[in-house]
Amino acid sequence: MGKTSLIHALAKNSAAVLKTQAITFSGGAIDTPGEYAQIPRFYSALLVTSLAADVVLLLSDAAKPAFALPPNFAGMFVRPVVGVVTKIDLPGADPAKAESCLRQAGVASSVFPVSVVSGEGIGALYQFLEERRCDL
Ligand SMILES: Nc1nc2c(ncn2[C@@H]2O[C@H](COP(=O)(O)OP(=O)(O)OP(=O)(O)O)[C@@H](O)[C@H]2O)c(=O)[nH]1
Ligand SMILES: [Mg+2]
Repeated sequence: MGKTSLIHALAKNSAAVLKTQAITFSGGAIDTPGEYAQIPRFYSALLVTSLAADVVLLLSDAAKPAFALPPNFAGMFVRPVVGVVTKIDLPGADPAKAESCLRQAGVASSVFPVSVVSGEGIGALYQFLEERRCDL
């Protein structure tokens, strides 16, 4: 999906990206294992952890857009939820479908298309988070 890669890109962190095995506080960001959004038993952990955040970013992979989340998943969070479409650099990427997956999951406000490979969209998302005084 690209969560850890995105956190590294926003924080200008060049460390290697490994599979996230637990909820991790990484600088000002909170990173989560992808499984936590796929297995409903883990939703409560996401909800509790989100209370420590100013903004929740919900990602959708443009290279593999899938309606993987239940309708209005985003509505569970008390914090504002913003959409991010990742990997828009990949051949065959379908950012419009990835955005519609996010909309179906209840993302009502901004959706940022990004690529950590080309850097496209990272600046706009960085600025958005900075304006909301989010730590990175
Ligand atoms: N081409 C391309 N590849 C990307 C991009 N973002 C992430 N990737 C690749 O996608 C793979 C998964 O990225 P991660 O950042 O580990 O994804 P994650 O959502 O943190 O995954 P989990 O920790 O397993 O939940 C890695 O091989 C990344 O290099 C992107 O914008 N473009
Ligand atoms: Mg990760």
